[in-house]
Amino acid sequence: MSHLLATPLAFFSPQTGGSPNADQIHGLYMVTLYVALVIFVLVEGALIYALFRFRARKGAVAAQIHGNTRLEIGWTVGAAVILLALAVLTFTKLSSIQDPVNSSPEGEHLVSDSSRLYASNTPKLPPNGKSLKITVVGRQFVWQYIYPGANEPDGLGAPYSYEEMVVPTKTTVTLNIVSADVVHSWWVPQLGGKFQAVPGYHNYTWFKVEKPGVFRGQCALICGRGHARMIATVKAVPPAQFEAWLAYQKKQLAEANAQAAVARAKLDKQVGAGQVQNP
Ligand SMILES: [Cu+2]
Repeated sequence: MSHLLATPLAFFSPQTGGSPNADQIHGLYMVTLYVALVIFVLVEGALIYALFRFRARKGAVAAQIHGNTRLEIGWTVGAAVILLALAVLTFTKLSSIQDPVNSSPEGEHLVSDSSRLYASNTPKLPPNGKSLKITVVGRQFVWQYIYPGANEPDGLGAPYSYEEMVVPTKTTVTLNIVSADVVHSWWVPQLGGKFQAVPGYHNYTWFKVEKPGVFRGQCALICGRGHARMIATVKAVPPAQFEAWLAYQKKQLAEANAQAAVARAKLDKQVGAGQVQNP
C-alpha cells in the first residue's frame, strides 16, 4: 500500500534525500499527509454514501433532524485529539531538524571548533561543537559562499565561490546566512528548510550530505529584477576532492591578487597613488 502511494504522494511532499534534517521534515510531512488522507477518504466516503442513500425519490419524505449533540462533540474532540497528537509529534521531532549531527569519521579532519567564531550563541552546533563553516552571502543577484581557510585572522584571503557551493560528504556543514543588500531566501529543498538572508542579521542552518551529488535551489524571495536568475547549487564531493578543490580556489585567488597588485603598482606609477580609487 505504502509503495503504491509513494510516487503520487512524493509529488505533494517536500523533497528529501540530501540531509538528515530534510529527511526529518519529509517524515513529519508524510505523517500529516497520511492522517489527512484517511480523514479525506472518510469524509468524502460519507458524503458520497449520503448523496446516494438519501437521494430524492418519488414519495420519499426527508427526516427532519435538529442536530446530533453526541456526533458534534465526537468530531470536535476527535479533531482536537488529532491536532494535539500532531503538535506533540512535531515538537518531539523539532530538535532533530534544528540540531546538527556530528560529522562522520571521514569528514572529521575538515571540521573545526565552531562556537568561538560566532558573535552570538544562536547557531545550533553539533554535539561535539565542530563543523565546517560556510558563510552564504545573498546579493543582487548571485549567491556567494565564503569557506574557511583565511590567511588573516580578520577573514581576509578566505576562498570563495559564486552560485555553486562545493562541500565535502560525511561532513556537517553549518551555514551562516547573511545579505549584502536586500532580503533573499536561501533554499535548497533537498538539504532542509528555507532561511532568509536579511541585511544586518545572521541566520543559521546546517546539512550533512552522505553521498556525492548535486542539489539545486533558487532564491525563494523576490529580491529584484534578476531574482529568477539567482539560482543556487550545492555540489557534494568526497572529502579528499573537496580539499583539492579548496586548495585550487586558494591558489587561483592568490594568483589573481598577485596580478592585481602588479596592475595596481603600474597604475600608481602612471597616475599617482592618490588618484587610484578602489584599488
Ligand atoms: Cu534573491
